[in-house]
Amino acid sequence: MEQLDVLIIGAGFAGLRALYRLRGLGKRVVVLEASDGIGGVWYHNAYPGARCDVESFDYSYSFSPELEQEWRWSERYATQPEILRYINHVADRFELRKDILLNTRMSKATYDEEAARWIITAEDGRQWSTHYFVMCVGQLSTTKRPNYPGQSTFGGEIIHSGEWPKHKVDFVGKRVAIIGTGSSGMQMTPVIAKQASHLTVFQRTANFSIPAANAPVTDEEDATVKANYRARREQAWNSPTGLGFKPNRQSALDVTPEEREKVYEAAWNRWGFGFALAYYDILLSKPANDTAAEFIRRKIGALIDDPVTREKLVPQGHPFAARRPSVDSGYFQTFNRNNVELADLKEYPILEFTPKGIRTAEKLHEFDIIIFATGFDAFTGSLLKPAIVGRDGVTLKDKWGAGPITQLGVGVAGFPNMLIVVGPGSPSLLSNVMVSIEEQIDWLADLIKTMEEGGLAEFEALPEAERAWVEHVNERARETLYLTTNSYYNGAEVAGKPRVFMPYSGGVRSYRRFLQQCAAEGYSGFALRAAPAAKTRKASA
Ligand code: N01
Repeated sequence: MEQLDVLIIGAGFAGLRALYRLRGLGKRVVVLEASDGIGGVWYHNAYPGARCDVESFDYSYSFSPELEQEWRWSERYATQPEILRYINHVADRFELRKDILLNTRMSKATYDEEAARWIITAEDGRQWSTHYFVMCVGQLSTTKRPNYPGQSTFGGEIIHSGEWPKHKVDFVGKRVAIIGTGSSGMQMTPVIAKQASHLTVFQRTANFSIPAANAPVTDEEDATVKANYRARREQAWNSPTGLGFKPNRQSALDVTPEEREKVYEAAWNRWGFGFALAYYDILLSKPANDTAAEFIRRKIGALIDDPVTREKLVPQGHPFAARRPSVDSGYFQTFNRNNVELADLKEYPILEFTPKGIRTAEKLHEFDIIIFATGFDAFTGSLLKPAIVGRDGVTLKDKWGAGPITQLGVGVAGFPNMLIVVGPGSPSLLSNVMVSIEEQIDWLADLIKTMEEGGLAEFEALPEAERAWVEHVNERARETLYLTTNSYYNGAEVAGKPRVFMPYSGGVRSYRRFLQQCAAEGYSGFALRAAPAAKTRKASA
């Protein structure tokens, strides 16, 4: 069995960054990647129209000034192929591929308490022994597929947005269905509508969306950002969500309606996802949120010609951004096309799939291609897929039966020497995830360095620290509007999933301070041990 210092699971943005950083400590590091390519979600979500909704300059690694200077983003919001090119460029430039094993899915990880090492087993039976085990499996990587009666009888092709096929999907002249109107459904709708003979979008919940205002990056913009990149990064690191601009510190309720209108108009035309920062209290106060939601509803309504379709597409019933809003490029206007139809699943639910298409309570819709843009088992799906067996044979699934419990989102009591990157209990999906990834990986690299320098065997989150952190995560969530609606932030996206608030909503800056404080206090909330606890217990028995 190969002996490693660090074994990382997943070769997406987080896994590659962890490999680069930890290899820099002189450690023997290997990455296992289940797919036949690197890039994680950016490898799999290759649907038409897929692009980032954080600006390219910010949705990129900050660890190498040379990389920052030499990479040239072509658009304000990069497309999936461009992001995948960037990821591959990084892998080549930093010679990462030699330590990545593709087509290698971890099925089991078992902690050997006596040795303070993890035994990792792949689906094909190969095994590795490693001192540290780092999960970089992503928060939106386990797809969620509905299972309608008759689904397997459908005669055309069924595709999930998050498992887009490698072959070219030709929509020309085809009758296409998209089920789901989150970011994926909203991004692909305008693109597919231009090719398909007919497109039906099945909507269960109308979602808020802000126009991307996407544009090519000019040479001048590129030069300006590159000349001031450090300042831009500092801004992102110190912002609530890791975006590269300053949030407004005013309350939406402390200004005149005219002034608010001006601010919202500017945010609508430029800020995309950052609209939620137009005033500091949009996600904290319902009356403040109402002002934003009312503005956005008005704007969306003005884009849609047909009054019945407008009524259905304008989001109602949840505060703006309490569910993840989209950043779109012509989504609502697409419903003004003659070949596009909105099917309201609240009015006419799907009864069954047939060989020809989808039968709703209203009628039979005939299709050649059906796309599930139905999202993911978020945050915990990929962490709980493999059997992770910690101390005393307890699995992570057992431990998280009532919802994820972590110390600072990175460590779990009973699972020594295991680290989680951008998992539950960290800002994760409430942040520009690139900022969160780099922050956590630098922190965990310092932890491993401390362990190695001290000749230590084991670190482990303390149960009382975990309880306090989970309580703090909940406390911060209770200050917000996130808990006022169902979403994947609180486990509502999968039937039977524990209904707890998953990410840390206190912002990336505040989160970083917790990480820094923990390290400064000698990793408070963790036990750092010279010998494995199991051995010490035995010796003193
Ligand atoms: O998934 P979602 P997504 N029958 O969960 C509907 C990131 N992302 O893939 O809301 C019918 O948001 C569901 O309806 P409802 C981003 O963080 C980023 O679109 O549950 N409908 C909803 O409309 C995003 O938030 C980019 O009522 C069903 C939709 O499917 C996250 O990924 C691009 C259904 C799922 O929406 C996930 O986005 C794309 C069913 N059985 C994604 N089940 C960037 O730009 C679910 N739905 C970076």
